[in-house]
Formats: sequence, structure tokens, C-alpha cells
Amino acid sequence: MTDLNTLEADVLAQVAAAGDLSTLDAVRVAAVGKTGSISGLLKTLGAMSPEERKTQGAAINALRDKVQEAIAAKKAALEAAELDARLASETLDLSLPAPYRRKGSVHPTMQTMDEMISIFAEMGFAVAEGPDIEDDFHNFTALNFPEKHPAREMHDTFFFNPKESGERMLLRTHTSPVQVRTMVSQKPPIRIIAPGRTYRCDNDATHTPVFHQVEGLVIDKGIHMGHLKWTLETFLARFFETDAVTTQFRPHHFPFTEPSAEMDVQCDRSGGEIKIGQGTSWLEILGCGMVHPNVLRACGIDPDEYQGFAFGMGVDRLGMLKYGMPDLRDMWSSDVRWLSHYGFSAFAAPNPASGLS
Ligand code: 2U9
Repeated sequence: MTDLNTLEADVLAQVAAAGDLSTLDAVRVAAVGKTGSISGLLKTLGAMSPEERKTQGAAINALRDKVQEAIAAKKAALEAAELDARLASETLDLSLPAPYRRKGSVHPTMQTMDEMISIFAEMGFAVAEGPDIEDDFHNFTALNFPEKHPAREMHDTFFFNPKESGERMLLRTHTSPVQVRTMVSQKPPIRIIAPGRTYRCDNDATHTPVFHQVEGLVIDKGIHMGHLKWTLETFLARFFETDAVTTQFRPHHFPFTEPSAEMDVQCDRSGGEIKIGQGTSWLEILGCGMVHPNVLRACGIDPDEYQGFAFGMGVDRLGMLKYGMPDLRDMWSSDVRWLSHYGFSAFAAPNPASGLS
């Protein structure tokens, strides 16, 4: 027992003295690791008489539990202290006057969005806008989403509390409801893009709950996939500032288009960064397709008279590709160092006359 008491006092003293996480971990390994002092004692139980094993076993296990608890508590305290130190050292006093050299800048996502709008405007597309808060009809039903489609679920869509009528409003999950509203209120020919914020219950390394899309829609007589391909290739070559791009359609499924495809663009990945307009690799870049006849009908357009194509692109992702930003989460960190590095001058907004960047 005296041995156990001495060992306990010794290990607990080491835990208390550990000044950082790596020292604490070394104490943990030396005590309760595979070949640690307490683990070693547990191994001696086999050679004891049943009586002795009963008392010694309970005592050694209690010691192990006590030590593990002390280590966990110390770990939490060290982590909290580490976080406090980091927060203290990274404090930014927003009440201080801005340093003379820190100028505001345009966020890369907005710069990318402006570039995309500028290119499509030059190609004859009008910009359409609509509300961020939408109803079920414009976000799902008119777009041919089946009643039980997974995207309608709570875990994919941000819903508001139901109104008295039972109707649940939602944050639009794509900018497609803008095109629905345009088709309902205007007669073809229609040639629009819908840039804007979109929202989905998604948060990981490649998704943020708020993101940005540019979608496009063309409705006219005799529209086909050839028009779609030319439009997208012309856009991509202008956006990535190359003479031409090589693309391929991969069959896909969206409820609102038929046929549907994802478009890949040929690229070079050999030098660590992705270069568009050369190379032998493929990069998925956008989704597209011919507008589904059910969607045309839901918006009051006769599919026997008019056809259309549509496409959708993630602005944040395209910006990351073009400007070499490696991590999506930095886009929302509001870190002034990141903004100084990746931000754009407010006086260099893209337009067809001045060029892109
Ligand atoms: C109407 C009819 C059809 C819009 C389209 C896509 C394909 C698409 C994704 C790209 C990346 C969303 O941001 S993302 O995750 N979008 O793949 N969007 S076709 O189709 C429409 C829109 C409106 C009335």
C-alpha cells in the first residue's frame, strides 16, 4: 500500500507540475501508457493469490482512475490557458483608429462575382435579383423537386417557424427561384443571370452555410445543348483569361434540368497549383442542363414552343480557383492580414471597358 501511496503522490505531483501539453502527455505515457508504472503494476496481478489480487486489484485500478482523472483535468486547464494566451496575443482593438496603411479592400468573392457579371453582361445577359427569404413554391415545387426530395429536409434547408397558415418560409438554397420569378413575370426570349447569396445547413472543409452562386437561364425557340456549351466555354475562357478552354459534359441529375450535366474543364495540376486552359487533367467546374419541361410548365411557358438551358456555378469556389486561395474557411475569417493579401482595390472594379483584373 505504501508503495501505491508513494507512486500516487509522485505521479500526481508530476501531473501538477506539467507546464505544457507535451510534458503532460509524457507523464501520462510513463504512468498509464502500455509500459507505464501503473500499467506495470496491473500486470503483476496474475501472479498473486486470489485474496491478494482482490484487494491489490481494486487499489491499483482506483489509483489508475485517479491518475487518469487528474490528467484529464490538467489537460483541460492547459488547453484553456493556451486558448486564453492565444486570444490575448491575437486581440485586435477595433476601437483604435485604423492604421494609415490599412485600406479597405473588395472581398475576393465579390470581385469574382463582379467579374462573372461583367462577362455575362458583355454576352448579352441581364442581371435578375430576388429575395433571400423564399417560399416553398419558388425554391422547390416550381423547380420539379419531388415532395420527398432530400434537399427539402430540415437538415439541408434553413426553415423559419411556420406562419399561422402553416406555410414555412425558408432561406433560398440556390438562386434558381429568381429565374422562376422571371419566367412567371416575363415573356420569352429570356436571357438572365441570377447572382447572389444562398444558404444551406452545411459546414465543413468545403462547405459554408452561406455561399454565393451565379446561375444563368436562356429561354427561346430552338435552344439546344450546343448553345449551352458555347456560352459556358466562352465564359470560362474569358473568366480564366485564356484563349480557349477544352470542356467535357458528364451526365448528372438535377430535378430542374433534363438532360443534366456537370461540366469539367481541362487543366494542368503538375506544378502543385491548378492551371486552366492547358494540361491533361479534368476539373469539375459547374452544373447545367436543358430546363425540364415541368419547370417551364410550372412557370407558364409552353415547352412545345420554347426550350431553355440553365447553369449554376459556385462563386466562392471559382474565386478560390482563380486566385489560388487554398481554404474556404479563410473567406469568412475576417482576418485583416488575409483581406490585405487577397482583397482587391475598390477602384479596380471589373467592367467590360476596363477588363477583368
Ligand atoms: C430554373 C431552371 C433551371 C440551375 C442549375 C445547376 C445546374 C448546378 C450548382 C453549381 C455549384 C450549385 O453552387 S453549386 O453547388 N448548380 O449545378 N444549377 S442547372 O438550373 C435552373 C435554374 C432555374 C428555372
